[in-house]
Amino acid sequence: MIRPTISKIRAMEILDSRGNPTVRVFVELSDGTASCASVPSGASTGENEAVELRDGDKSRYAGKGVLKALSNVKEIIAPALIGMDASEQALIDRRMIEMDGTENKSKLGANAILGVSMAVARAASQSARIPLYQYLGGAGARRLPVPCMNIVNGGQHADNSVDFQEFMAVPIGAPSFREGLRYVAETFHILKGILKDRGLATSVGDEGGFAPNFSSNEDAIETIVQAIEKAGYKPGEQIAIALDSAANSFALDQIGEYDLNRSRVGKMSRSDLIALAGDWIEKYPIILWEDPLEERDWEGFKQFTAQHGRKIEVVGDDIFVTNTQYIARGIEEGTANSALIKLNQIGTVSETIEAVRMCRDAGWRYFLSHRSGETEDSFLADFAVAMDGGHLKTGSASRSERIAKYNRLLEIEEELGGEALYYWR
Ligand code: 2PG
Ligand code: MG
Repeated sequence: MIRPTISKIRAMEILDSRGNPTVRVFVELSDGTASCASVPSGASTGENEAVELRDGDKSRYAGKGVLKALSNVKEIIAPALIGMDASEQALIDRRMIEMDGTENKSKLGANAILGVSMAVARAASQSARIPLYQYLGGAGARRLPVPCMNIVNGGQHADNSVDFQEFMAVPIGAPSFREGLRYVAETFHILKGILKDRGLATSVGDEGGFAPNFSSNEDAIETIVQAIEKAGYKPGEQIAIALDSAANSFALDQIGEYDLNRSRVGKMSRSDLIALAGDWIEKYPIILWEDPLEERDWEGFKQFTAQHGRKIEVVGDDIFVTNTQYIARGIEEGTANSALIKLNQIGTVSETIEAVRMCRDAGWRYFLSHRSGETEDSFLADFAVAMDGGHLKTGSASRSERIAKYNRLLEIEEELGGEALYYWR
């Protein structure tokens, strides 16, 4: 069989869920297959993430245009990839990395590179008539991720009194993805009613979770536990809680010092935060905690993991940025026991798979994730099943850019039928 080659690549500027420009790439193959993919964009980004190339031209989208990235796709990437075997994902990604030549993809832009990388993967899967989750994950890919649904938004994803960025409801005790999604979507609606009764705002933040002015960070957790119970579920047994502090956003210049100013708690040291987490882990059904400390606080992360890592999943996001260089150091030093995995933090499909493999080999968990700026592209849903990670976060039960991923996972589960697997551990 002659394998199809890449015959055409083009890119366009589209808008993400925050109304900011992002990149969509279209790929055509020699057998007529046509496909496309769109790149997401974060707000609470890690210092060492691959670079999202923005024009900086203040006369368009306040400098956030992506025309340079489009031109890099057209002038540099496309001419080099045309004629390549579309199924050679690793080779194609490697070629783009080499053409870029920088540590952080700042020359061509991770947005340009990732758009091509994802669109090529999807085109190749379509051409082979294999669903994307099996094309990337192999014929055995059949485990649906537990949806960690971000039902309260704070930090940089909302304008409210909550310092921690994400409060997620996690349906660990559901029998299937479909049922799990129902558990947490129902909890989301019940939570809305509770907030209304308390006279709190029910408008949503960037990832579709409610973003009211709670009286404290802890009030957010207590209210979620109430909502779980009122929805008829057992906290800790059927639905647990996961948090993302995104602690970069309240870190002071001095490493190890923090300032929880949104909730007016004020200054806290790393040991205060570790102790507070200990209290909460005792009191509430918390099973996962992401970025409890900021990206420079490797020492704090290590202490946090030493104290709480046996009880909960400790996830590094901004500290590892889906980069094997930092994940390897984390494994070596016992910095965490899990890494957040975001395609656009590293910038190619193959390198993202590499990061997952490194976690798996070390006995770490890995947590698949969307970005706060998303599009209707559901690539992540297939990717999560392909990576067999067992859990993902892709926002709340509102906002179509989040729901698109949940709906695609429902489709995958239905397609797999009796073969589908779903479990927390
Ligand atoms: C995070 C992400 C996704 P952002 O911190 O984990 O929820 O947020 O995309 O803004 O970096
Ligand atoms: Mg995070």
